[in-house]
Amino acid sequence: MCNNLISKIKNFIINICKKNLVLIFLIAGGIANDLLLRAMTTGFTLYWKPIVTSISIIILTSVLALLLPHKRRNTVYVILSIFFALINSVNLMYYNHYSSFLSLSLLDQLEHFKAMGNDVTKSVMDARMLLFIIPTIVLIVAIRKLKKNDYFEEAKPRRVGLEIARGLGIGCVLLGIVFTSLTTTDLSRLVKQWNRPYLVEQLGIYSYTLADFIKNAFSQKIKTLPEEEVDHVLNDLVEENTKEQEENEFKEIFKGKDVYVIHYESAQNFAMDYETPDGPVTPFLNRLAEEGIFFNNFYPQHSVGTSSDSEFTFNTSLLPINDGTVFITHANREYVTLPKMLKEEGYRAISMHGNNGDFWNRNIMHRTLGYDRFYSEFDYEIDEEIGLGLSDMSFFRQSIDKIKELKELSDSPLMATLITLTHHYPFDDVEKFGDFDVGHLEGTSIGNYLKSYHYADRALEYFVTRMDEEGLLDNAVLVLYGDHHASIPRADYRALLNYNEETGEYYSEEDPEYVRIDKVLAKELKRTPFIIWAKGHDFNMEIDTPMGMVDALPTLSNMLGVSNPYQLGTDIMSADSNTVFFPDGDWINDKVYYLADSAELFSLETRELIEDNEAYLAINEEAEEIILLSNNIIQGDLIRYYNAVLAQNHKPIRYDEDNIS
Ligand code: GP9
Ligand code: MN
Repeated sequence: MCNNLISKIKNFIINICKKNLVLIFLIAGGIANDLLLRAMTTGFTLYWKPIVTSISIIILTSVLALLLPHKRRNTVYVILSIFFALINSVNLMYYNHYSSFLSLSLLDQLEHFKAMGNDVTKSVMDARMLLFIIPTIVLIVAIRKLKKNDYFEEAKPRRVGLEIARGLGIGCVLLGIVFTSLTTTDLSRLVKQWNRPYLVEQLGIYSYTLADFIKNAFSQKIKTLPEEEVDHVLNDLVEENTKEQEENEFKEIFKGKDVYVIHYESAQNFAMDYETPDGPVTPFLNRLAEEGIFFNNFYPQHSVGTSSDSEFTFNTSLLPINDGTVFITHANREYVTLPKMLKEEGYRAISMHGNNGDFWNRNIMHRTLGYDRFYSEFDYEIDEEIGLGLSDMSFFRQSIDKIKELKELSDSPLMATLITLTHHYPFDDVEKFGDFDVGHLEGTSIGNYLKSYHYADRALEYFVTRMDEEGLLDNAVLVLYGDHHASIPRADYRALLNYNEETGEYYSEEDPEYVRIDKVLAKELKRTPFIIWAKGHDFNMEIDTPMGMVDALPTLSNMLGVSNPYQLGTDIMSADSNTVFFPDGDWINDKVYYLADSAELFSLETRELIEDNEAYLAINEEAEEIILLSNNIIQGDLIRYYNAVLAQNHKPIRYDEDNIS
């Protein structure tokens, strides 16, 4: 009886396959491409779920083609095959640059990709993309062969309605099988979609693309949350932030002083310790770090908006959204920011950058952040170009003139943010960086990174020295943060860390001196400098508490005597320990590092995987809560809403839209 049923099912499947050979080729090719993409990005895995979801999605997307006669149906299958190949290729390109997968909400961002010119475009082009077209070629050849063998004559569908119903049924059943096997965490990740590599790894590229499409098609412009929930959430946050702040010796030490913020492009910590035959890479930066307060365990918390995300988080102490770029998609929301808070204290606030002002939508967003004026490309004479545009040296020289002029015009204190540009990927304009011997790294991409960094260091020295000569640092504080890492490949780090000076050769993996770039080290290498320095203050302090970009504002604002009720970070000068949460769900503290992609927890001491990570589940929940809270504040424009509620209750916390000049 049972055997009878099994053989009936077998016959049924064989029969359907025989009748739909072209579709089988389409499905097999789609699965092969999905496997290939995952092998080239998140790593090769043979999970059943992505395979089954791919089968069902390909069946469901192609089911209506059954209405057509064979010839036209085959054309539709070929078009679909090309479409699947394109999905895989575009995602491979995107992953090469952002280590994540493309979302519809990020399409605007591709404009910026283009604006970075040919070098970046070239770097994401990957010859392996050509592999994705193989299934289409196989499909076309198969159709031809089948045609020759009169397959299409024999396999004429007789009952189209039944065939479609059967296709829909099989597709839905397969999808249902996968869905019922998902854990609640999987389901919540599928809805929130901020851990995109996890979704692709677990469910394949097609289901991710479909889920992303559905999310974006139905997402509202401004998300509305139940009022009570909003009040509750914001009450807690504001209460926490406004309750008696822990007093520390740094409170108001810079009150009323000019603030110069250097957004230091692609500066990473590891290079500060690196010695070349020509000496340290960043001697001047090292001097600032030594004399000032150097936060040596600092992580930017950017998402795909890189520079712009860091500008956002530095100024607001909110995390950037993780399914878009806040500078582009949420420039019309209300934020409490450093420039706005300082302006309430009588400051003027400006920002300066030598590139096109539309890049990252800065023209609009710097206004939203509260800067009175954003000086961009058009305000500078492009008299020397390196890499992406105006050289840092010229940018600093011209910016100092502008700052000087402003200071002469008015007595009010000034906040100026200067965003550097030269030390930006691909770091290959080497002949313009000046002579700097990087020894065995000569001619490598990491060698170029060091040369470029050395140039940026000389430009920084020029800025600080000239500002000092002009007397502009006598009553000022200088704040510098590295905006994000520079996507340096592991092989480059290996070359940097495994060179034996004595033998002139690289250590082999068996050598006790060999440094393995494990997942923990790979994360730590992405740290960037955060320095607070003021002329005449010999702080000579190095702070090693883990901190993220969200903690920069609370730490600095306490020193400036202002505070942001909506901040998510902590004043690190008052914290003994801290956990840094990243927009993709990763987090790190002084003991462990959690990787959300693979749900792995590593000990920082032993660098080993911690098998039993139950004890850390609470921190995972905290990570989810903070990410969600930050996203909700931004997407739901909750600061505007809550300020209105407080104003009604006669408790205004208001930071008016500025008077832009
Ligand atoms: C361009 C610059 C680069 O103006 O700030 O942005 P990034 O690529 O580093 O995000
Ligand atoms: Mn940047």
